[in-house]
Amino acid sequence: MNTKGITLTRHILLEQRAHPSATGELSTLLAQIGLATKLITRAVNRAGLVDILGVTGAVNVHGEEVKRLDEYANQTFLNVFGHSGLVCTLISEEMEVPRHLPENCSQGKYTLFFDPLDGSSNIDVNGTIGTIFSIHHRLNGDAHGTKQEWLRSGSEQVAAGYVIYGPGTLLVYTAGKGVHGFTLDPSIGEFLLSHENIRIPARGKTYSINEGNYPVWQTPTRSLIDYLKEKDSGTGRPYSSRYVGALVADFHRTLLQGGIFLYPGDMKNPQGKLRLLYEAAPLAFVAEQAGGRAVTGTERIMDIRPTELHQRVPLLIGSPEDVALAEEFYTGRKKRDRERRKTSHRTD
Ligand code: P6P
Repeated sequence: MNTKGITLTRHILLEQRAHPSATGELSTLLAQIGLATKLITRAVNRAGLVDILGVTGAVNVHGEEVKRLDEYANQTFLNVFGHSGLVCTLISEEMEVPRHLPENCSQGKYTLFFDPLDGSSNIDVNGTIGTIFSIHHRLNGDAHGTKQEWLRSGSEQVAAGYVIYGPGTLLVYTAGKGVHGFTLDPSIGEFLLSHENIRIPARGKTYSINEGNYPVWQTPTRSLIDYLKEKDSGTGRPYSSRYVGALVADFHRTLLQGGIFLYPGDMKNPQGKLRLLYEAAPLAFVAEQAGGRAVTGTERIMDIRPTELHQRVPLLIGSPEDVALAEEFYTGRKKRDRERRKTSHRTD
């Protein structure tokens, strides 16, 4: 298929034809996410020129200061999806409780989870930031509008993805049939297919983690990172370190080039920093659809059913071989193997 000039909307409609039962609402919802993120792109690209940088003075539910662009991005989603008829409930990192859009609930079939602007700390220094989204079917009957509707496992997602605001704006999504990337052409205001059927390399050469947390790392994390730094050309080590400090940027590099991103639990924050519903789970869906893996260290991210809306989880995500290696450290298999080898050397 000639993929030249395929817009996001046309690609979604082509994908939709593969699902005869599809009603087009998901296609329209994804196209609306495209609209919201075009508006955010415009604000991000002009941030230095208009009075939109800096903080609002507010603190969000996580105790983090809210940047003015965070608030703008969140409000953009509220504006785009209000009266859209598509989404009955919006759940955002920037909102303590779900936002119901009653005008949509008669026909809105979906619940939208999103981190409107991830990586805020990079905004004021012109760094790469992003938006992450996750789409679930809304529940009907008594379950509608209850915690049961919001506390969903990643495996129930209908679609998920992210938009990365870097040198270019790129939207990457999956609806369960592979992962596809679209680059925004600002001259026509369209997302055009640029990365069809993204597959993550089986293994990479980089690890991505905040090394400043080393003093509070738990033993498996220290042992894994020390292992990746050891020289052993037979196993492709040492790995290089790459860390932007914005999840979307670090994940996107890992998705395209391979390797592993980690935000593990540590002795200060056993559940780590990243949130399950609108950060870890959507990226886990993308990673798995591209042939990668996403775990807490001992559990598949997509299997976790949250008990709290803004629940955090440890996240290890990336190439299947690199994540499998990491799991050996968190499940203790690697430690036992290395001890066995030491013992066998001593008795040799
Ligand atoms: P740290 C950004 O604030 C964020 O939520 C993610 O985008 C990013 O991966 C992480 O926090 C960075 O956290 O502790 O390394 O600054």
